[in-house]
Amino acid sequence: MSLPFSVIIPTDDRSYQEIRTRVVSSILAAAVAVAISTTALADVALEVARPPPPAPQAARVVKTGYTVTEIAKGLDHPWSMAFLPDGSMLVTERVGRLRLIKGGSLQSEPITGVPAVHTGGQAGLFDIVLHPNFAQNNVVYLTYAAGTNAANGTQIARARFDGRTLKDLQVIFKAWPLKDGDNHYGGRMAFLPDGTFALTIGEGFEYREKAQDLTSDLGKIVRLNADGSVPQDNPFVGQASVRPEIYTWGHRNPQGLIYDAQSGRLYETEHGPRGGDELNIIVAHKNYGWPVITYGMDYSGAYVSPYTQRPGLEQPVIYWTPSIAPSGLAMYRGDKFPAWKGDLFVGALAFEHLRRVHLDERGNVVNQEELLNDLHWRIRDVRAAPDGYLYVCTDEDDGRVLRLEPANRSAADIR
Ligand SMILES: [Ca+2]
Repeated sequence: MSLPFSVIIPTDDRSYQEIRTRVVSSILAAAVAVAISTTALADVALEVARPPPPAPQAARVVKTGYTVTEIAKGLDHPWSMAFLPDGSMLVTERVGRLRLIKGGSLQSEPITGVPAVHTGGQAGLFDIVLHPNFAQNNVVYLTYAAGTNAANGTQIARARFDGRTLKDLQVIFKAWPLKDGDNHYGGRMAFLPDGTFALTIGEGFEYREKAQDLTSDLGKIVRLNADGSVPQDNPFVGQASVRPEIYTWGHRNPQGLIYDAQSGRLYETEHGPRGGDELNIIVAHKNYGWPVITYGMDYSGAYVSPYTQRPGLEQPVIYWTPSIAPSGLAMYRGDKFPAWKGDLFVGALAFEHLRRVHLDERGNVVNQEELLNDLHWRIRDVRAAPDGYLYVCTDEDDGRVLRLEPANRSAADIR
């Protein structure tokens, strides 16, 4: 039902580009999706549902209490960071390069052996994640877009990193089916305590109904073993016609994912359309609603769905309207910022800041703060590093890696 005209709309990454869009099919799609989800939910036990989140609150802007140190610049749209046991760090660039920052300086030569990636628009090289036993096995995981403009999708490869190059590269997962266009890949992954990992997969922008279709990986979070095989205790294993890797469904474009060992929670952020960006707590076999329910509107101003809640569909913990465009998510458990312990940090692309979501001990949102908003850089990723500091990378042509340190730190804390 594509309309015979093009409009300029902001994509999830809030870069303006020309994309064909569908306007009138939204409510029809939602109705179809309700029918699909009702079928899929038939065997879900009744549980106490999360209540609807409060209306979005203005965040307090905080400019004191921390200082910012530039670790590297000259990166081409850095997307993700991983911290190695020797204190160095790996950084992905969306264009398809993997870079090493060692001894505090960005090494001029990219790491070799990276898989070929599909680039353009939002496509490219995304996440880098270390195997939990990296210190012993040197295994890293990369997520990326692969294929052609007409047929592409989110993939995962793993390899051994020997300090200079990737070896024994193995593609271990390909999202199915392939899609066209270069939007909404998801692409964040996080290891869980049982040695499996979760991967977010976007719905491809033009395929929103697929988020409710359990025969498709689009708009899902999948759970896999470390070798890419499907864990036998995944929620849909053994059900005919359902992709067994699916862990949760009804997602739009999830680009933030972090497992917090202390609370045992898997947190996720995803881009809404115009408004309705979400923070969710991910639980197996649950339907997070897109596009049946949403707090956002379509870019055209039309309804995506008339519903913000439906029985059996999960509510977000909080949502952001207008959209901050969340990408990158960290749980801070370090000791350099005692006041920030147990809080979530969200990289905001569109709003060009680092968002602190202050949680109480039970995990309830107390309030929110904006950090780094005087820099006017799109924050693509945020990580709580083993050294206790927070690191962010900026989604720019001349992208930076920055370290946040307490403003009142003692000399003994400075390395
Ligand atoms: Ca949702």
